[in-house]
Order: sequence, then structure tokens, then C-alpha cells
Amino acid sequence: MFEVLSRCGNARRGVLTTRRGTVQTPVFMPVGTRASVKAMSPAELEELGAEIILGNTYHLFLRPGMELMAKAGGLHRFSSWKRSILTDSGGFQVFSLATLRKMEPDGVRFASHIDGTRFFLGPRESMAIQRTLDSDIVMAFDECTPYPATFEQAEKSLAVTTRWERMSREQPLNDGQIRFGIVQGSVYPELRKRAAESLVEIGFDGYAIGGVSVGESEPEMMLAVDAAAPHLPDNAPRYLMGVGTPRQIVESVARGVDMFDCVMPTRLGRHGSAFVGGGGTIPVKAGRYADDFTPIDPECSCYACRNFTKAYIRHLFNVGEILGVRLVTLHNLHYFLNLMRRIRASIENGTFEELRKEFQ
Ligand code: PRF
Ligand code: ZN
Repeated sequence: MFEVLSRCGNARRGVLTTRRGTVQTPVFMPVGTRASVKAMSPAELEELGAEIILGNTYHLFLRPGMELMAKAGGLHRFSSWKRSILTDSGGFQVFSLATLRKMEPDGVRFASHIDGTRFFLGPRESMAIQRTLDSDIVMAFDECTPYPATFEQAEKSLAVTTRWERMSREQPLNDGQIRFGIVQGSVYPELRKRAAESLVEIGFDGYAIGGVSVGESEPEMMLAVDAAAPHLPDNAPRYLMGVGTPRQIVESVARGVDMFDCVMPTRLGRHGSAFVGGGGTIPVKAGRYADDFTPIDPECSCYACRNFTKAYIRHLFNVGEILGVRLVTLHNLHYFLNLMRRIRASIENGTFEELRKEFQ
């Protein structure tokens, strides 16, 4: 169930209810690809205010595998994360990670990126895996159209995706699980519109925009959002997959997107890049911070900024202490989750356009 509480232009402030509770939107979902948000415990994520995290069908299917996941009783019990989980279908990772891929009518035959073992993944398999994982939000199985693609290539790819999404929709779910469709169509507005209309006709609980952040320019990404969003139901959540920078998030919210996920805060955190201000990053590892006894961001209220200096965190990175990675990850996730709190508040009190200007 999804309810829009207030609006500012096309931006929406809403609440998504899953069987595990409510999710305030616009929302950022930290990425927990392999049943762990890298370097963070569930307690820390709850403390940061995360209401939903993401897991990956492709990775969990390969390791630990579905026999073990079934024995564990699903992803929540296995990982001890008690709030909502959205699982991606594998329709992106199988194209970006697997090798020896062979497209077949009902899915993809591929070799694992880990040890080359051969597997088959299609809509039926993906839905079965996501039932075993018992995630709260299940993603349909799609083909992420590579970039660049000609109109003809994108049109062909979209026909495959549409068929696979229909097949995904026909598979059963566990009690209370909900399912999102994924709009493809590359950078072609006409295809994006067609994709959105077919998905609405098939009927999903929510709608994602995929095939973005694959090498296209930011204007092209926004064009894809502009082309899809107006054709999606107003009363269903919209999720922009794998996006993005703080500015891309703000600009997509302005176009009516409600949900985001991205590895940026966790990945950059592990490399020592910390988000500050209007979306830039500082390299905490840099020599210039060796004797800087101020926090990453003096205005930030996260645990790392309340207690530690850049000089100390730089030292941790310098000597390879894992606490350094943990502190910058914590700060970055706080930055993204706090950005979403600010976005929600600004839509409620009518100041979203002012906040948007901070990220131009
Ligand atoms: N499809 C799926 N997952 C995704 C994407 C997609 O197109 C993207 C696009 N950047 C990220 N994750 N299934
Ligand atoms: Zn901080």
C-alpha cells in the first residue's frame, strides 16, 4: 500500500507499507548485496534510521545458495535485519557480472563470476528465489538494456523485458510480498512511454525505472525519468534503480520518484571519500588532513562526526584499521539518509525548490 501525504510540484512525500512496517518516502535504501550492508550491523543501520535495505537475487543465489537460504528461513532470519527488504531480480547483475551469457526465450544461461559454474536464471527462477529469500518487495526479471543502444536494439530488448515481466507477474508470491515491474527503453522517450504503459496494463504494486546509470549522461538519465514517470500510476511507488549522486536523487524526486538505492555511500566510504555539503566528497585519507583535528563535517550529527577527527580517521586508513572504513561508511549513509529526511520535510513545508537549488 502506498499513500501520498503531500506534494511540491511533481515531488511526492508518501508512506509505503510493507508487511514489515512503514517506509517514509522519498527513501534511500542502503545496498546489502550479499546479505550485509558492507561494514554495518543491523543495529547501526536502525540507529541511522534506515527503514528498508536492498538484497540481490543473483549474488545470494550463487552464495550461500538457495538450499541454505531455505534452511535459514529467509533473508531476514539469516541476517537478523527486521525491517523491510527489497530484492533485485538478478536481471541487471547477470548482465553486468556473469560471463558466457546466452539469451534464451525464458531467461539467461550464464557462468558464475565467482567460479565459472553454469546456471540459468529467468523470470520463473528469479521469482522462486525471491520467494525463498522471502523479501518484502520482489522485483520482476528484466533485461537491463546496455548503453549505448540503437532504437532498434532498445526496442528488441524491451520486447524481451516486457515478456519476462509478464511471466514474472504470473508466478506466485508468499503471503504479503509485493512486486514491482521495471520500465526499460534506454534513452528513447517513446520506448519508455510504451514500457510504462505495458507494465501498468500487466499490473504491479510499484514501478521501477531501470536501465539508467549505465554510462548515459545526466540529462539523458533525467530524460528517461521524464519520459516514464507521467505514465505511471499516481497511487503507486516509483523506484529509480541504482541512482545515484545526491543531485541525481534530488532532481529525480523533483520528477516524481519515491525510492532510490545506490552503492555510492558504502563504496566511497570504503575508499575514504566522505560526502559533505551540497553533494561533494572529501578524501579523508589525504595527507592534508594528517593534523586536521576537526570532524569530517562539523555540522553533521552522525556518530563519526560527533566523536572523531579527520586526523584520526586518516590515521586509521593509513595503518589499515577497519574502524576507518566503518566510520566513513557510517557518515556517508547518514548523509544519504539525512538528505532524504530533509527532502521529505521540505516537501511537507513547501521549501523543496529551495533545497533543490543547494544541489545545482
Ligand atoms: N534492472 C534491474 N536492476 C537494476 C537495474 C536495472 O535496470 C539498474 C539500472 N542501473 C540497477 N539495478 N533489475
Ligand atoms: Zn558525519
